[in-house]
Amino acid sequence: MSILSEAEVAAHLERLPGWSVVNGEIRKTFQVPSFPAALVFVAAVGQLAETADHHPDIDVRYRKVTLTLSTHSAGGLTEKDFALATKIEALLAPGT
Ligand code: H2B
Repeated sequence: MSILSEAEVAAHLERLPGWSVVNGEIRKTFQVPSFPAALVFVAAVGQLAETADHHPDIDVRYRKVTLTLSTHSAGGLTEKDFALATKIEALLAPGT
């Protein structure tokens, strides 16, 4: 999988509110209603990650879950990162 250009990354980010590039990875912090809700969210992200065979770094702090994605094997950002971020967003916007 090839690394995306800056323009390609910018185009993807326009469709992913709250995600930004940090140190060459994409990151978003989600706030959910409770700590149990954070764990449920992480479990759902984990299922998507296993299905995609693509795994975010996950940081849980009480009601906040920070997800960080890059493609380690490619050494940067690829379509895989944005495909997973898009699926994660869909978890929180059912019916869209
Ligand atoms: N996740 C991420 N974020 N980057 C990778 O390069 C990656 C991964 N590689 N999950 C996968 C697993 C690889 O180790 C397996 C063998 O496909």
